[in-house]
Amino acid sequence: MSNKDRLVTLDEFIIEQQNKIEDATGELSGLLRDIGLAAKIVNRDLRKAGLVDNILGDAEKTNIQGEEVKKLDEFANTILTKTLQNSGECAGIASEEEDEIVVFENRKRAKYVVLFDPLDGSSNIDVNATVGTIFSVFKRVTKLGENCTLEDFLQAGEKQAAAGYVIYGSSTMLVYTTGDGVNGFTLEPSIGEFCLSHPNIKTKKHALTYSVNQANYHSFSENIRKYIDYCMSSDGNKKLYSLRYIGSMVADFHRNLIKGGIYMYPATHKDKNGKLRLMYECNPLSFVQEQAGGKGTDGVRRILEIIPTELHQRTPVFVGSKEMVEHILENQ
Ligand code: P6P
Repeated sequence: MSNKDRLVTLDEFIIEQQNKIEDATGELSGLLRDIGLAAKIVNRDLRKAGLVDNILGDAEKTNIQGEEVKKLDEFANTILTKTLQNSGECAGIASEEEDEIVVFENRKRAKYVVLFDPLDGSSNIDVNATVGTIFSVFKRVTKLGENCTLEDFLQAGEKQAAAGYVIYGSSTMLVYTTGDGVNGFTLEPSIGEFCLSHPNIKTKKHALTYSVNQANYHSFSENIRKYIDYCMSSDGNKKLYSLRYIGSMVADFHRNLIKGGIYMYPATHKDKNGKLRLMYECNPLSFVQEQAGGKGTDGVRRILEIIPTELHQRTPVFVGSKEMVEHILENQ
């Protein structure tokens, strides 16, 4: 097998990337490998969810967002938290499923903190639709040797050390960036390894797919309605755009990353600041999208420049192909 045909595992790739950085200490590499491990465990149990008693359905509780927590949400949250706690490289986590940050008291010297949405789109689980895990990594700003604090988490997205997602779809993929491009890895079940399948992902500047919950149309601002009208228009008898909306941001985002398109969750009457969370959904996906040549905005500002004030704050989000996002910005 020639070198170019050899399977490159996620662990090998991470080490190769680390070797390119002179003063790399291997801590971020170790953290990324641990995230990959957590993803494999979540994937294993997600894939048999329909067969395992008592793991589907609601956990009879709601999270800080006031959303029903699915049992698999809770399970994924526990797996990610425990795996990162066992990692020597993580000082603490923030999660969509945790009201406050979780400080790892035994990891005072760890350099990084991780924020995640353990299972985004989980309302799709019971109908066997695609869901995902989204993660964001920051280097701590507080003194090593002491517990991490909220200050380590509330950093602008442009400070992220790494970000990415796992998509549990027809295959399971892990896609991430550390600021040097975007690479995608597909889980090879026969060896239990994520293998490089989508090197150096770049998103087309323009495409004919838009993702939005069109049922909210009358709740959007006039400019957003105008953009959707444009997408729905046709050139003579030739329809221009296609609407693709799965109800799982990771799934819509991933399709648009690979094929081009735009994902929109604007402010609505119900969600005046948008529905999606800045810290563990919009920041990481905007970082990935920018590294793939696209853009992420709240309609006015670059998502990655927003200075966060709250862990679970929401933001309107328009993320995807560069020219499609710019069309939104030019018409605000
Ligand atoms: P709506 C899932 O709850 C989520 O956070 C995203 O994954 C998804 O794109 C969006 O919300 C769906 O929201 O209001 O259209 O059902």
